[in-house]
Amino acid sequence: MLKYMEVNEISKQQLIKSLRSRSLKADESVTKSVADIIEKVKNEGDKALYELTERFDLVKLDSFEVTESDLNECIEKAGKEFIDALKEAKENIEEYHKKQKANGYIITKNNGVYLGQRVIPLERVGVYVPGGTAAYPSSVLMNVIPAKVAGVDEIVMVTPPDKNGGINPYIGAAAKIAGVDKIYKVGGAQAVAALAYGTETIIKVDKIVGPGNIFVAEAKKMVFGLVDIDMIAGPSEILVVADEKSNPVHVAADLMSQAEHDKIASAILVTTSKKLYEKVEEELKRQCEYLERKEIIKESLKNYGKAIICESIEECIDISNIIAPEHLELMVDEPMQYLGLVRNAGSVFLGRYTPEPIGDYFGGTNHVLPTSGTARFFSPLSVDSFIKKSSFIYYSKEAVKKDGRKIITMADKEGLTAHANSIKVRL
Ligand code: HSO
Ligand code: ZN
Repeated sequence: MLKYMEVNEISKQQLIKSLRSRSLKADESVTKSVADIIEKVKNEGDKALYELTERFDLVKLDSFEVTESDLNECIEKAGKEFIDALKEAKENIEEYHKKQKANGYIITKNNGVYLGQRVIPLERVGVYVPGGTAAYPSSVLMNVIPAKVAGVDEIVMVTPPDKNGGINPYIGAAAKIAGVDKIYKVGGAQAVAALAYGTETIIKVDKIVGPGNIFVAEAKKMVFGLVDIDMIAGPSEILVVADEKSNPVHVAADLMSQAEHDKIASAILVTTSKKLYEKVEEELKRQCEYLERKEIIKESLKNYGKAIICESIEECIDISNIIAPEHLELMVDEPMQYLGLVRNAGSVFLGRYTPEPIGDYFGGTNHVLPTSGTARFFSPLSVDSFIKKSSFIYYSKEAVKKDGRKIITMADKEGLTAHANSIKVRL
């Protein structure tokens, strides 16, 4: 099921190209209709939202607001076992993200000068949560908790209504547990537009995060600049580095855990053992049959599944660094010995008992990660994603006198005499 390659025969460039060509590009008709939707919401506010919801979600709503009693119903419906798991996951995610809180700083010089940087949380954040089969309560936790930890004042969630005008109870429950302040039943590009421009009901936010379909992704790109956005998520990826001692049952299961996300997800085995690869192939075929999303898995493995045979674990990691996967599993003994060699990966799962889904749901690390090779320069979603920095500086009269000439010289060389003048009048 995986395309077999030996490391000496693969072109590294080819490898990179085949992976990075996966991301969905919106065609012109999508771009055009998203632009129209944004314009409509910007001009007509709530009226446009009601109309578009009727057109795309096939439901006529009286109000977009999800009330406290709706949420209590969600908790009720979701069931105790699920709620308890969510609560424990929340604690783990919170504990991990609290460590990310950055501090400002101040430098005090001895001549009456001080300067520094402050760290300030964003005021309002909008979290998009898709409906349908990609409605993941775990993603609610992963997007909301870092914003909460950062100290964001108000977190607004938007999610499309179902045909009866309700919301997915698991999403509602996760929103309540994560501490979302307001939830609106609106989805698609119209929800992004509402968050970016504000309407009579929905307050304008400073940043929009969360995954969505091609319309949502396109809308986020279009409003970027007016508001900030998170990265645009591409299809999921997993790369497993394994040796001859790795359990093929585990390797196959982990590869398929991400392959099931999408027909264009990518699952790659990089190993020192051809024997292991052969056993993994058998396991993929066997386990696939009892998985609900086997059609998606087969398609994704056929299109983007690969097995690459290397000479050593170090060489496996070299290959992984070229691919820069979203998730990297180091299924070896003493994995910490190798962690330092990993340069490009969104999140690293260490050892033989840390399958990727631990990170998707529960362990504490974030599951919103860079994809399509962008782990070379992007980081996981974190508290940093919800703060901004602002600098400050103070000069005493004596300090301006001391440095004034130098500043005037620099302004003169730029031909900016008004700049020079604001110093001169103080000298
Ligand atoms: N693995 C996905 C996130 C997710 N998995 C949500 C399950 N639920 C990100 O690549
Ligand atoms: Zn996943």
